[in-house]
Amino acid sequence: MWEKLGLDLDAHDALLEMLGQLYGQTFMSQRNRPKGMEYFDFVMSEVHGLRIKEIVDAKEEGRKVFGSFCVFVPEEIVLAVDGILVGLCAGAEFALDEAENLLPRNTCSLIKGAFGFTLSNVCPYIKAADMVIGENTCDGKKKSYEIFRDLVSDLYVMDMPQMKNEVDRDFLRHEYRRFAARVEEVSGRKIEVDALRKAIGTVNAKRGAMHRLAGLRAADPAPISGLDALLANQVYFYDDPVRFTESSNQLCNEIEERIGKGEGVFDKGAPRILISGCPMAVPNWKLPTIIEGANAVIVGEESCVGERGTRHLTDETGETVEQLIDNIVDRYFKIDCAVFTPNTVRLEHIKEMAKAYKADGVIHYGLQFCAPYQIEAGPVEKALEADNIPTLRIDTDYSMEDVEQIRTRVEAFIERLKG
Ligand code: BJ8
Repeated sequence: MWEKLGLDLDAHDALLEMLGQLYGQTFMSQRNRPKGMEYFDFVMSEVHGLRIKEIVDAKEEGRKVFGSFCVFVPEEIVLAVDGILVGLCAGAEFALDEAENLLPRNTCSLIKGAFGFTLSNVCPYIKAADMVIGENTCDGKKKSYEIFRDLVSDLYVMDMPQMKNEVDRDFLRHEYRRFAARVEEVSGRKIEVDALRKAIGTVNAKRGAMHRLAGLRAADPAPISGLDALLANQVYFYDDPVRFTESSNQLCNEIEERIGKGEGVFDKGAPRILISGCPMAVPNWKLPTIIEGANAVIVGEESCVGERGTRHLTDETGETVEQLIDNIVDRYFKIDCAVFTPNTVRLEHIKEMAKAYKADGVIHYGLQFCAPYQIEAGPVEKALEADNIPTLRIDTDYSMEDVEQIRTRVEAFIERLKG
């Protein structure tokens, strides 16, 4: 299967070995994990195995696969033509030299990661995708897609508004309609109203399960680690949506029982931290590992791999495809990504999350050279501190060189929270 997909077998083996070791050290050493996490361990162990096989089999049955890098790509539209939407590999430093041959060094790790995985032929999802979707969000992505176009077979670029005025909503509507037409063309299927409504229901159910999980993390002692909750949020982008929803709800059932018994994975009263900022794609577990290794618990992620990505549901009422697409536009238009200006809604959401999950402090996570989030970090920190929410800004990349330096800063911050 790997050969058929055109993967570099040696490089892919090296990647899997690295991933396996990192996964073992990061997740399997945690104590008292919910049993329901076994499902997510299984999916991760098969993320470059059975899940790809499933996708390849689906392609043989005529289904189309769409790959994406952003939560602005509406999964509902892809599901409405019985397509599969997958998140593409971008969470690790791989083939960095090759990526830096094409991109300036001062490009964020996420973009360099996507290039590295693609150039070294180790991402089976990119290989399996019939169409890769780019989006004109930040300047880094927008300009790099001009180069990325030559690395993949079919790159479709969705344009994006930058503000949240009525004219910008109209623009997003136009882009989603254009996207829907392209999805119809690639799949050879017309989007029917019932299929689109069902797809909206499927994605709402998936997001609803994540809302449930997020709410349960308000308990003290914390019934699930931040690392495990992040893992569920990461698996969200790879798994079959219906199976994912069932497994997440089962995990939530177990967590509810734990809360009823007062059981947790950290001691009651352990410092509670909200992470806010850039998305953490698999296998970017660096900062959460440091935080939880210092005996503080992460109680929420204000991130696209987290609550920013899953927060709102889509209205399922509507009699026509156009009406349902309008509902989708309304839902996605609320995403408070830092590429928008102004973006004050995000600050309000961080405060709401800190309150709802009883966070003692916020760690703002910025990827180096990510202008939108790094620039927004200053005003966010200032406003949170003014509201008596202690805040620490960490700017980093995917390398491991600064781990000790970050650990020292995180430990000092945790001491501040305890004080
Ligand atoms: S909706 S956060 S997933 S754009 S880290 S590539 S912003 S320079 S990932 Fe994002 Fe969509 Fe927004 Fe979410 Fe650019 Fe920053 Fe890099 Fe980033």
